[in-house]
Amino acid sequence: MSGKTRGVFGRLWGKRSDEPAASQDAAEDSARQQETYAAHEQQPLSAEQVAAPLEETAASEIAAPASAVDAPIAAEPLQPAVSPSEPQAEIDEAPAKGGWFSRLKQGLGKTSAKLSDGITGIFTRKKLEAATLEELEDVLIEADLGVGTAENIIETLRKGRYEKGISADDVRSVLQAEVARVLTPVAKPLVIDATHKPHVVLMVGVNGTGKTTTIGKLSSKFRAEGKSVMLAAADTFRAAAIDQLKVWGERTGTTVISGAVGADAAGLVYDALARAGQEGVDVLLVDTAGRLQNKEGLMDELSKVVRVVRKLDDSAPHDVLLVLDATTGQNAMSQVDVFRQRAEVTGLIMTKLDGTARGGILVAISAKHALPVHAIGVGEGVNDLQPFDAGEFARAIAGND
Ligand SMILES: Nc1nc2c(ncn2[C@@H]2O[C@H](COP(=O)(O)OP(=O)(O)O)[C@@H](O)[C@H]2O)c(=O)[nH]1
Ligand SMILES: [Mg+2]
Repeated sequence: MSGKTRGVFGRLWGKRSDEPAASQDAAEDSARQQETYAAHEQQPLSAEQVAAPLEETAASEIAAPASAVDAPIAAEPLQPAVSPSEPQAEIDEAPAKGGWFSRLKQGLGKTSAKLSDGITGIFTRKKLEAATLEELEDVLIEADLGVGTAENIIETLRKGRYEKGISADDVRSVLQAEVARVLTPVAKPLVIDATHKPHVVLMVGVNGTGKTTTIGKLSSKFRAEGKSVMLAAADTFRAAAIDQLKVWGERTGTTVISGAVGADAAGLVYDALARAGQEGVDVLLVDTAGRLQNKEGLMDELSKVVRVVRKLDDSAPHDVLLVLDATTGQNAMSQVDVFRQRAEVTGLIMTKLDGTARGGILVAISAKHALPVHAIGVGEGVNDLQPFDAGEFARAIAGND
């Protein structure tokens, strides 16, 4: 355990540093949480939850009997912990065909095509003049790049010396440079500190953004690096969500700590962390429930998870990663606002950059929040999560080779 103080974390999550770190205390806390759970959360599953499009489990399976709420947390993992020296064959899959940049370019194709069409449309018919620049600014804003970035690009073009008139290629290179300027400072790898046993990563975000899938991808990546990984299925609201994490556990040869549907998330995470500590696990990835329509309950639950985790390790969680779905555009921006108000988000992962024309939102979010962007997802496959590279992203979004 590191000697780090709780600092900002403690204040934001409402935990005083003088509280005792005893497991009995955690058990009481857990009992209290069960009550809170009963008061606030133990409502029947909404039609939206039952009809969650992301899960393949039948609705009958999702509707758990009420007694399951009190069921103890499963003590047994699905599989024995796998020795880090024996990564699973699946993890050694060859990288996506055509290399990562072409994959990224393909993924951002819709975003860059939208920009490119707009740019080409304007500049093939006109020479640079004020009205042209205004049209261009609209194109940039419509691509979700953010007003500030759009203004900077227009300003650079306005000041530039384009004696022979400005071309679409000129615009693309200014666009690429400005996007790179915004993104370079935030592109930071997710660093696992080997002195933390385990290094605790909390995944947060609204439903459907890709938390569970990203945990699976990260688990695979860490396993391939020879790290031992444990997963905690703390999204206990739907059986399908727990099952989905178990599948990723199987695929990546990783122990999954799970409980019954409705089990107390904080208690489960406490147990997972205790066990990961005993086993000397390198990384504990914690899946959490995301429900924006129930903001207070969600944030309370997250706060409890953090409080309980700190009883065992006051430096944890070491990363709180907000997962954002690029296809939601401006909505992703407001999710950052909401989560940052209540949680100490330490970094971002943006998923579904494949097949969306709204990838520019990452630029707008970065310009406003300057949170580290660790990785991006461009597909559902295990290899479709990559460390975030600002230069490549800028090149791909500008449609340059
Ligand atoms: N195309 C695409 N789909 C993704 C990506 N990441 C996740 N998904 C899909 O998005 C859906 C929701 O993901 P899930 O991990 O269940 O979201 P959660 O509710 O936040 O845990 C699933 O169908 C995933 O396969 C991505 O980078 N690209
Ligand atoms: Mg999930």
